[in-house]
Amino acid sequence: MQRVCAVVPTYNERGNIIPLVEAVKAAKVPGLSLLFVDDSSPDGTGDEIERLALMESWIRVLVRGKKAGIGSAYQDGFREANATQNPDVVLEMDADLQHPPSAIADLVRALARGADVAVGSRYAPGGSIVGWSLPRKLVSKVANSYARLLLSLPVKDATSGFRAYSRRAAIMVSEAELPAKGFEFQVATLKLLKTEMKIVKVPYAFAPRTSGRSKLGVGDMGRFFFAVLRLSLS
Ligand SMILES: Nc1nc2c(ncn2[C@@H]2O[C@H](COP(=O)(O)OP(=O)(O)OP(=O)(O)O)[C@@H](O)[C@H]2O)c(=O)[nH]1
Ligand SMILES: [Mg+2]
Repeated sequence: MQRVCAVVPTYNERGNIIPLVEAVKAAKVPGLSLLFVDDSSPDGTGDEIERLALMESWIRVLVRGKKAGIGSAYQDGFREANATQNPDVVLEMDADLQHPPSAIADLVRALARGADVAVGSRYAPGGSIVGWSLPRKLVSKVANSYARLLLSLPVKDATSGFRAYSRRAAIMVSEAELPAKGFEFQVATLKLLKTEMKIVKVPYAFAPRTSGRSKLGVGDMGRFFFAVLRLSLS
């Protein structure tokens, strides 16, 4: 049986932890464990996870001192997973249930068929976005097209944070120098892996956030624009 470790970064997601764990249980993915990376969330998310982890040995949490970005949370989580769990597959997944745990099996299956990276895609045939306003959809489309064209990326949903990596790809990501913040981290990993690794897309339905707040701010788009430009020149 494959060992699959889902790394889930959290910042103020207390209300989402139990629903997420229940949804992951319901998905019944063989060999799956959860590794949360919590940046000492002020709302007590880390305590909530630690309480669950005492009862469920397949749940663990890595606590960091302060909010340091989702990209660096993934890199720390990947290092921890590789050092302690000997995983065959490492997943990236948000805590807010926008990435449906019922689709994890599709990502894992894509790796079993020979891919090194499976990118959950809202924009591949069969994928969708539920609950986004038109402006939010437009911003996502423009940001993705911009990054894909400048960096010659092999997928339309290059900013997607719902992914599966082979152990080899996860090690490469954890050892690289990459941007610490969300969307630029995701496009930079694809740029890093695209020549050596087989990257495939797997459609999924992006769900609305039902609890907690988005950490995305207006400044994030400007930062993303310049980060992609820098990546294209490096
Ligand atoms: N550890 C850690 N987790 C973070 C940080 N920033 C965001 N997260 C988590 O990363 C995941 C994605 O963040 P979201 O705010 O949902 O961002 P998003 O999904 O791109 O945006 P929305 O669609 O608006 O929700 C969530 O599980 C957050 O709790 C951070 O600095 N550190
Ligand atoms: Mg979200």
